[in-house]
Amino acid sequence: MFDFAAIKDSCRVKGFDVTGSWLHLKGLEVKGVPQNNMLNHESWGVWVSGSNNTFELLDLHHNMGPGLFIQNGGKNLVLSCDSHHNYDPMTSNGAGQSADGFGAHISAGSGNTGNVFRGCRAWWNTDDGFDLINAFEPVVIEDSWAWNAGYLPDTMTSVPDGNGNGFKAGGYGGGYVSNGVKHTVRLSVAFNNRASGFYANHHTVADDVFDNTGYNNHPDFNMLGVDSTGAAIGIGNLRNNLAYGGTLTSNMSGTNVSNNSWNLSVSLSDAQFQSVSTSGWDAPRQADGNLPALPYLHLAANSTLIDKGTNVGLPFNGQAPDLGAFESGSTPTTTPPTTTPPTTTPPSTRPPTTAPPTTPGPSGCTASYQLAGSWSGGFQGGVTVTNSGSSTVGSWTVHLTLPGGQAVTQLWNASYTQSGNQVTVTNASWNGALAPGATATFGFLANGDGGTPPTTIGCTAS
Ligand SMILES: [Ca+2]
Ligand SMILES: [Ca+2]
Repeated sequence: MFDFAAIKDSCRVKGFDVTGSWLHLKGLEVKGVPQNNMLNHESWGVWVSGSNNTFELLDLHHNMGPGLFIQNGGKNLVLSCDSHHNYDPMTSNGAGQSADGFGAHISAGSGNTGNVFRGCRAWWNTDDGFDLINAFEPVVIEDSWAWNAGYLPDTMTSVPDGNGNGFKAGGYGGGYVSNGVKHTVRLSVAFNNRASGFYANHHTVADDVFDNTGYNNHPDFNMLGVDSTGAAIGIGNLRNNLAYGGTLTSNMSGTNVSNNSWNLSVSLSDAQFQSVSTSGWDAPRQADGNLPALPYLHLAANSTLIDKGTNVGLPFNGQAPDLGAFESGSTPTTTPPTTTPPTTTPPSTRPPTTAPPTTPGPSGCTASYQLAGSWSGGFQGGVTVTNSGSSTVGSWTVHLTLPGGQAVTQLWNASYTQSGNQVTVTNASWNGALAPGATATFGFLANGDGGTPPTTIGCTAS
């Protein structure tokens, strides 16, 4: 734990000034970075200008400025970090105005692509949860949560100048620039933020905004952009998003939208969800560092929002993606897909008296691999299992040999064990039974270079 609160310097303070590359900072608590006068905008918990770094399981809080700020550098991965209770009362630009949870503001012409925020949480930050203003290279934010931005921490009192957005995905100060870039925000949740949940912030390029949930923000999705004449427009590519509570949307005219809750014939109510609780999201992470497995804003088993999305290249269960950040069946706390799994014929209570027992056909399965996406130091893969035999199977096992340097970090819709480069994956309780020709899928996240597929992939069934 690094507590910087006792620093009395009158300069701006960086708790960690990460100018190097290929570093891995893991498991550090960084707090109390101060500002000791009113001369500057902010200090920073972690300030980054290097590349190819990994920031993992950092707990960044009570700093007078952003918890983690990528000023420059590319291919940095911010993984499973929490940034909260940051507030900058000592500032030259308005109390609260500069304390974001996370920021990335990559310089123009730097070529520093590939910065990713994944599995991160931002709450009780006085400015924004995540802020990509003045980022001139694309940034990806995924599987992340942002809430209660724009308030004095632990109160519902607005700060004098904080902006209060959950995910601020771009913008260049309000005016038009010709070299803006497309960012991606996906699989993320924003709720109870004072201003927008997902905000384009006068961006100049349509971001990809896929599979997000906005709940009780003001509004949930605000796609305010600016065109080359400086006029306000709606901008963004929106798919499979779910807006509920608060104000749903604003500045949607001109956006590229389909399969979002507000443009489908779906009715929203609390009953669509397992729970709409907004407390407890700051629960401890799972033992592997992943976000806690909570039922909040996960779809109810009978939700009509299941399978209402469209395929955007992300893994899904059932016939189509669900609306919102949490796909049914993706974690142990969610419900299995609503599509009925193939069932084996129940045994009869007495042996058949006429037809002789059928001889089971050969059972077997095949497994095929697909790369779903990759980033610096990691990738997402998916595997489709097909019953290639002529009889129904009750369970299946896939054996993967990964190339050197790859290791699975998370896997859904099945369970797995890993020994060296050998990964053994067995079906979940609800997708083991496959009729001849039927398929099941699972997905996974892995460390390593995603450009090389598994060395071997095999499947056995019984
Ligand atoms: Ca901000
Ligand atoms: Ca689905």
